[in-house]
Amino acid sequence: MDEHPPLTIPSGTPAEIERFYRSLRRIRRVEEEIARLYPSNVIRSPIHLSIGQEAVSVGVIDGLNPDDVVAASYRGHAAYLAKGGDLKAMFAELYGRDTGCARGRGGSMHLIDPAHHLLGTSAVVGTHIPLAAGQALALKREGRGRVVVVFFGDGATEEGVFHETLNFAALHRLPLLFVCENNFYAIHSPLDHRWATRRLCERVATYGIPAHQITDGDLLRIRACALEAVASMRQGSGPVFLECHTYRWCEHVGPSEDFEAGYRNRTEAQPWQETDPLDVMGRLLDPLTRAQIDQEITLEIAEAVAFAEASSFPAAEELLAHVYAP
Ligand SMILES: Cc1ncc(C[n+]2csc(CCOP(=O)(O)OP(=O)(O)O)c2C)c(N)n1
Ligand SMILES: [Mg+2]
Repeated sequence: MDEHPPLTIPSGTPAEIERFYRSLRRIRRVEEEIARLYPSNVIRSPIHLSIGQEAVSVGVIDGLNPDDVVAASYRGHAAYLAKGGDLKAMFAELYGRDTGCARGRGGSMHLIDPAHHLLGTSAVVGTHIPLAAGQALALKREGRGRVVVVFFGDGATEEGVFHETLNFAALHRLPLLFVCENNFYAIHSPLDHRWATRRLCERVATYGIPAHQITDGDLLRIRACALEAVASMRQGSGPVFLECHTYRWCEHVGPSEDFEAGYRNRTEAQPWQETDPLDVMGRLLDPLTRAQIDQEITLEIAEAVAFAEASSFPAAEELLAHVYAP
């Protein structure tokens, strides 16, 4: 893995710092609650936590309008929540309940919220990338300057469909922001076992797409870069690519750590944990404000879990609904 660059001091306004802290903290606490509940088996779906990676979703999505569209992968809790996805419907989905955002049929890997312009997330690596391009084509034809952001991992860039979509998006100048969350691993396989060179941005640039790399996980830098990209896409510039280095703190799938699994070690995580944007933002807030935000989030999560627990499972006779055409 690359050396983690030195910490940069964020320079957001007080209102921005508070907004970012709230969003980062909310996502972190939601996922910590999912991890806490998981061993009790109330959540049966596989879970891919974004703990450590939240700043990418929060930074990019902060630069969007509410009616812009977001597409994400199975590691999609952060994007779903940052875009305004309904928390009660998310917990109910994880619990497999009929009130879930996919009526309890999809679980963690299939979050969706059309009201907040979140395309459904997908468990099959890379498959949401061309769907995002289709959406971007529709928005371009609509002509109202709306844009699409698609989040995916470093592993997804090895899929053929990623390259097909880059080409198509560049050719048709689609308003599509590609955001690669490069956490250096696809499950347990490190980048150096998978890529002959790390020059991902150069590879993308050959399609005719401006490509930028952010290596330090700085939320404000990510946001500034996304804002600029989105502004140019609204003017018809065509797609932009953003590679954000980041680090996954938990195991690939599941609620625990895996630093003893043999494919990575805790030393490599340390610089990322020491510069955790959540802590950085939290330290910039006054303790009273922080405590109030924390309390509001705790209450909101408790209400969402209670909502999920009080909801019914889908009726047995609906088992095949939405599977076969009537
Ligand atoms: C087409 C396809 N191939 C393989 C898998 C198994 N698989 C699930 S996640 C994953 C790793 C993807 O890594 P990356 O894109 O870097 O995302 P990350 O999990 O690191 O966020 C793989 C290979 C899959 N779900 N779909
Ligand atoms: Mg990865």
